Amino acid sequence: MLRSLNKFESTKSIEPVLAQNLLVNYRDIFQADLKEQELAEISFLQEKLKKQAISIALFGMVSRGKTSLLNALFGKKLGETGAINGVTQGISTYEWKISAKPSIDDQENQKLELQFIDTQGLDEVGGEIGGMVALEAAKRADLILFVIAGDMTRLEQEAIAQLQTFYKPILLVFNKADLYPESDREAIYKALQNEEMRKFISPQEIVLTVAEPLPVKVRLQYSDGRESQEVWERPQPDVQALKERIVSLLNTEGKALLVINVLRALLEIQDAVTQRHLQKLQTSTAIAAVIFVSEAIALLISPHLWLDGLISGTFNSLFVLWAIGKYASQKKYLWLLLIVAIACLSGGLGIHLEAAHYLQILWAGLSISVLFKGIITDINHSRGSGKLGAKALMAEIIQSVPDGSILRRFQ
Ligand SMILES: Nc1nc2c(ncn2[C@@H]2O[C@H](COP(=O)(O)OP(=O)(O)OP(=O)(O)O)[C@@H](O)[C@H]2O)c(=O)[nH]1
Ligand SMILES: [Mg+2]
Repeated sequence: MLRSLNKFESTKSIEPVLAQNLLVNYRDIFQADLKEQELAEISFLQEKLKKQAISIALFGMVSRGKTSLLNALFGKKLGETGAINGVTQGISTYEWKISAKPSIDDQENQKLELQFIDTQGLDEVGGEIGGMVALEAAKRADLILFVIAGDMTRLEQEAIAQLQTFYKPILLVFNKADLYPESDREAIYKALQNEEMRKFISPQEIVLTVAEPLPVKVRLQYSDGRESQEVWERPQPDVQALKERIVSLLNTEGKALLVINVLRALLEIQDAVTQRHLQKLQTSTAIAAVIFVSEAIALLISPHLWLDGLISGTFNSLFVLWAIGKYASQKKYLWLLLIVAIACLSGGLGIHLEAAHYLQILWAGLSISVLFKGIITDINHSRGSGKLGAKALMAEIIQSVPDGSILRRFQ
């Protein structure tokens, strides 16, 4: 199908390398903050960039011909099709590995991996847009083929609007075009280009197909004088326009789509980590406030110096340990615990009351500074983590794609 995919390059080849570096740097700096599943996602993204694996997902309501389209594109039967709703359940992935010459000045042929994802109808569950499985697959896809079979229903429009929130480029595939006479087909095609629809889809992103045409009656005439007879024959599918559109899209924007989606996934992870940092910051502030109020009360009400030493010493030690546990970068301040111990001991033993108080004040100041240093280190980490880098690279890629490109929509 995609033999003509031979100049898979408009994005400078430096961009995948930069994206790869951003991923590696981020993982290295934030190893401790990342959950297992996020680390796995980063490895997956690295692999995706390395293999240049582009995912194309087919979406639409039940029975619009998603699986039929895949069969026609691949030229063989990959999945079952049928008139009853909900033939495809869950999602299935079909891989296509091809050789693509990256650019004229590049000597080596690159392997390009296309992944087609067939999904269950979005309205499969109870007539609502309940195809959560399908929507999850949409998040992973680099390009979406949204399949309709005539005028768009309200549910279809809602689904497209929802898919738009993932910032994925969409090709609208108007399948089963054979069911309409030429004039109706034109009218539907025009309606698909109305103002409301243009918010989501440009006219050049609409493609007409006939994936599995209805059988037609043909009359067989025999030259040997036998009586002619009528038989049912299924005409050839017509998905040429879609093939060409996919190929031209991948040729001009394939690499950009890939890098943009990897960066978007990285930004999602970075946002989650930043959220956790902010939560940590809130908890830190709340705990610091509780500790200091408790300590002040203890100092005011404690009848004995040793009791004051015990209470504040315990609180102080716990606080330092907790702050250091929360902010691993602050481990070097463990010596603060020594000051707490000396302060408590000298106060508790009545060795030098005044010195004990000064030490406790010094401790309080230092431990707050440790906590805030930890917070600032975390925030700087976030900043230096490539979040800005990822955003800047995405903006640069979108700027560099040709005018009229599907990616320009996300400027
Ligand atoms: N006339 C006509 N029928 C088509 C065309 N494409 C698919 N069909 C028929 O539409 C029905 C549904 O096709 P499928 O490919 O199973 O549709 P689907 O979107 O995968 O459906 P689900 O898996 O149930 O969501 C089948 O009976 C196909 O033969 C087409 O271009 N023209
Ligand atoms: Mg199907």
